[in-house]
Amino acid sequence: MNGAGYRTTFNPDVTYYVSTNVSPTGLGSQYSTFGDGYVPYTVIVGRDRKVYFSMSGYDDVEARAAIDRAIADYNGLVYVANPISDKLYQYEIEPVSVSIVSNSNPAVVTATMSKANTLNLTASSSSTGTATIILEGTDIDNNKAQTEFTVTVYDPDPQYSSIEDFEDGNFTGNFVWTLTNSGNPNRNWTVATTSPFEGTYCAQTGSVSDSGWDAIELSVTYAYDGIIVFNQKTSSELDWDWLIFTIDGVEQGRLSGLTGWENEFYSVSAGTHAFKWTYIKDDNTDGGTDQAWLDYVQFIEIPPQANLAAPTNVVASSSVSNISLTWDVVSGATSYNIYSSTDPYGTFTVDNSGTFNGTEWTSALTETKKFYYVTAANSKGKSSQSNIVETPSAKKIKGVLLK
Ligand SMILES: [Ca+2]
Ligand SMILES: [Ca+2]
Ligand SMILES: [Ca+2]
Repeated sequence: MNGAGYRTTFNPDVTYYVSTNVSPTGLGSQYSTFGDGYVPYTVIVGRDRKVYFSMSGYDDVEARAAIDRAIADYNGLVYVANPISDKLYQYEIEPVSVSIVSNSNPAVVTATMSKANTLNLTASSSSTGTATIILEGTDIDNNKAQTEFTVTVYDPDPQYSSIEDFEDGNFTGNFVWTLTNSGNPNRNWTVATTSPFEGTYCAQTGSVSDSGWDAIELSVTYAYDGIIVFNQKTSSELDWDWLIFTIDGVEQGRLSGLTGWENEFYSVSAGTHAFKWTYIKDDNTDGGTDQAWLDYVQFIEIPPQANLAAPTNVVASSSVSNISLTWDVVSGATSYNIYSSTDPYGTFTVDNSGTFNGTEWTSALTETKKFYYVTAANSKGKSSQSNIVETPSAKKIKGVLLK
């Protein structure tokens, strides 16, 4: 993140609890569930989602695809001011009911299903971390399909976040804005004290003539993908005089009419971007006080949480008494986990029966065929799963035993 940023109350080591009476006035419900009114949590959905279960049949595929599609709708990133809620299945072919099989970390996120297969995810107000959630769809013939995805509740690190709150009363300093205007430069945006969203100051448009515009722009470099969050307000001719927000010249959203402070957020990819707010008017008529405002702009990068690749080249082998799994070293991993199940389409659980030796795991051979996958882990989390391997076939085991 370029620029040191300016923040007033952020402390990453403090757990922020629910506060429904946050100050300053205007934060309202936007932040009431999370943080102290200044520190938003974000939720990342789906980066490690993995479909690992499929029965035969068209309906299963449909259910699985619908679940994946619903998760993908969030573009991998959801701001916690908007809890996730989405219908998982359209009743286009056959009814499928979706249920939650498991949630590995309910302290971080609660998951519920409401009517019509609507998945609701709500992030914790006090805990960060990752939860793995498994959903199961069942059709009218009792075919089942499951999907697994992860939700990470993330508390932005000040190292990767900065805030422009205009509280230094100028458009220079930590953030150097570019101001442009269709006419008289004296009518540029100003730092004003008119009912700010936060603190004492906010940015406010100048006096703009009919057919004119007034723009404020900032270039920010993101080292990682992230989000931009800001608060805007207009008092303008509804649907004719607009405050338009663009990233790199591409419109992201617009606002007009007599509004209160509205909270907006957008995904931002890694790299340098031009964030621009333009108040632009048509050729006649004013509305309200003919102005627009901006305050409390947050630039938040979200670094990779674990940044681990799934283990590859997983091979199962057996001797008379043991089964061994081997795999290739995963860069950045400090440990590995083995998951097993007797049903390749069933629920896999952590298998603590064996011992690790680097990237080899050995356990006593049992008569029951088992299926395995491996994940890599470090202090920030774990990778997605490897391919599934199985106990070498019974015939081979029997052959070995007869020797
Ligand atoms: Ca402010
Ligand atoms: Ca400044
Ligand atoms: Ca107008």
